[in-house]
Amino acid sequence: MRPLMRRLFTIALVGNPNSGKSSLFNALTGLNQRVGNFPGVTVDKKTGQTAISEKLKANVLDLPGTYSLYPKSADEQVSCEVLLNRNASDLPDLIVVIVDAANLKRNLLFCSQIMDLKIPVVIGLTMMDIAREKGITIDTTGLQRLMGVPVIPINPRAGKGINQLKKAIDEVAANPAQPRQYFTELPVLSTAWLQEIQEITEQISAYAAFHIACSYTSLQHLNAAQRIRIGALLGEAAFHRSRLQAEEIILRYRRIDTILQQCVVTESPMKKALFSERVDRTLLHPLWGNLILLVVLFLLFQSIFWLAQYPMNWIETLFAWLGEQLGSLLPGGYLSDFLINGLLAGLGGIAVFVPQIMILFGLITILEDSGYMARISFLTDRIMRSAGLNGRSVMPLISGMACAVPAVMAARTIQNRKERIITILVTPLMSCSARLPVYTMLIGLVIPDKNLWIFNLQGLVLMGLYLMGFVMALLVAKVMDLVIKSRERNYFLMELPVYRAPRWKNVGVTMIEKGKIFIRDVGKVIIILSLILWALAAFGPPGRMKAVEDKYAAMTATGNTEGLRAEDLQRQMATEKLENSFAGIMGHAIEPFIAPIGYDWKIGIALVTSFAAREVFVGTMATLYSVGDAEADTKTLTQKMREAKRKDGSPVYTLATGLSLLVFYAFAMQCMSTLAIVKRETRSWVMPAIQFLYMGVLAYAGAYIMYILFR
Ligand SMILES: Nc1nc2c(ncn2[C@@H]2O[C@H](COP(=O)(O)OP(=O)(O)OP(=O)(O)O)[C@@H](O)[C@H]2O)c(=O)[nH]1
Ligand SMILES: [Mg+2]
Repeated sequence: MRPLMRRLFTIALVGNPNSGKSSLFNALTGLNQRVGNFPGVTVDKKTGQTAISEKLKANVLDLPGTYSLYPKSADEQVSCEVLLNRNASDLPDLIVVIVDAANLKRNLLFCSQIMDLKIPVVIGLTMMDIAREKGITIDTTGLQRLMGVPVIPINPRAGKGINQLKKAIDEVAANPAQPRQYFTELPVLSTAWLQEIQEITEQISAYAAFHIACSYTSLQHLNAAQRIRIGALLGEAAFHRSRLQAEEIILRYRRIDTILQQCVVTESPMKKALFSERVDRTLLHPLWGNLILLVVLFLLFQSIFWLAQYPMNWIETLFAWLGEQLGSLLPGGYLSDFLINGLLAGLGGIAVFVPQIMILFGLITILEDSGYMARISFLTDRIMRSAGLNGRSVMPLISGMACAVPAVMAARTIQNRKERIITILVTPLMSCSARLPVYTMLIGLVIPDKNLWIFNLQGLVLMGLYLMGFVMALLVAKVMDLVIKSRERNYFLMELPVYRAPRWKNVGVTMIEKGKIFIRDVGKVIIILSLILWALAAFGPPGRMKAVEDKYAAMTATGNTEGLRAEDLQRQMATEKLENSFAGIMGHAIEPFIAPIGYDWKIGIALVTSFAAREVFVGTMATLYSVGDAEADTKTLTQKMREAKRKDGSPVYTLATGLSLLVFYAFAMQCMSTLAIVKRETRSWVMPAIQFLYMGVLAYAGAYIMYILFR
């Protein structure tokens, strides 16, 4: 039964992966759904609104790409569910099938299946420019006549043909009569048992019922009673799924072949080597290809440092200046201490890293948009295979360099369940953008800014950390591969997209978007945390704080200052007060646990706060090193940390402590959002728990080894 409250007219965008659905979605709705040049960018459905005509407003559904209506992976499942669930609130009234003109035959196969669901269809023909380049000429009017539905050439990337498409949608919506016959008449469609399945699942098409029969065990929307009945019917009918499916594909291709013969002309395919094919001869070459890959990755990390250097300096200077101004404007006291040393210090500590985050995302977007990302999958398939994964796992791993949350979702495109779980479990070992601020700060603190031949040492260490994460991900995957048993076969099949120039607007929008999200999300946490931290660090058990104050008051009064100057005395008192504050007491409580890996109590507190999110480490440090510091405003955080001393007078941030911390942050699972998404994607608490534990053990052990080695 359709819901009684009639909702907006719903249009679903359906088609093969990487055919331009999300580009069209963005063009129609003005939204900014992620677009990338490789199959499997969209892994979940997304809704937006558009005005088709003056009268017709519509909901538009962007769906994950699918090769056929037989779902093989979790992302395809999402699309099939939308198309086969008659009771869903987002059941489409009309489907725009996006057909990639450069791969017409395969795309039309899927299109013909969709048409047989008997939901009105309009075909949007994309990639006509690429087809032309390949020497393919398509008679679109002929195609429209032979397919029996409107065929509209569009280029959503360039925003062309959108109005014509809207006009066609409007006409079909006004007159939704669909051809009575099926595109392909399958004998099975007239059987009595299939008709019964059609009835109990309320389908308007027997062909849709056939799909339910094929996939009923995995379709989420069916209830238990329906499943049992379907199972019984299929048993009686001696239903032979793969034979019927094979028969279907042969019949469909037979009809599509005759259609293509009539309306497509292809120049001799040997004559024209596509630009992409020529480039791939080098970029996928076993030797050159891998070397170029290394250079590309290397440049990526070096440029994060090179390019971000200048804006980072400006931001740092700006916040130091702001602190100074506020310091001279505000009267002393708790409020101004909180504003300057709590809030401003926390925000400034983190704002510095916005340029790096933006550059990282910008560069990754360029890799994705150009089509090179898909080549990375191809090139690394061998290594991945040795770890028990396959080339498909690379995409989540590489996206993991930006953020583990979308990366874990990207694992939906992996068909093999065991490989998908392993990929999800190891993805957070990839160094994400939240680690970048921590890495940069610590590297700046303990690694000298020197050049090794032509390489910058700090850039090299940064790249080393990313590599370490990747290698560890492979090692853990290998171990899990040996532990988890599975009989599913493992193969890697991926279409390589053609190379395209990155859309610079997309790159720019992504950078600004990610910068904003970073400031907003981290900003919120920092404001709250810095308030709490400042209070914990500024106050303590009254007795103990008073004792410290009295001690120093007495020293000043008696003139017995152990030869210290007044300001040194002041600083010493501030330190002692901090140690006796609530934060100090808490930090000291965890100290026994973290002392073996080289951390003092301030780092301990930062470790605790970074369980909210890793980048909070920096903000916490900034607050802890500023509280009670009279001259906070004039020094940068790095300077203050460099001067930090242990009880015995040795510096806190030695090479050993720095490296130990770097390794800890590289391996530890300090991200609530990732744990939440892993729970959602694996539908169990077991996986996030395993992940949290094994990563914790790795982090502590790794940090310990580093500290011992370099002490
Ligand atoms: N040359 C050309 N490129 C296009 C056209 N339409 C889209 N593109 C590009 O094709 C790539 C894929 O576009 P998307 O919109 O992400 O494709 P999708 O169908 O949503 O892909 P999935 O989400 O992976 O299923 C992007 O690089 C687009 O810029 C077109 O008509 N011509
Ligand atoms: Mg998409």
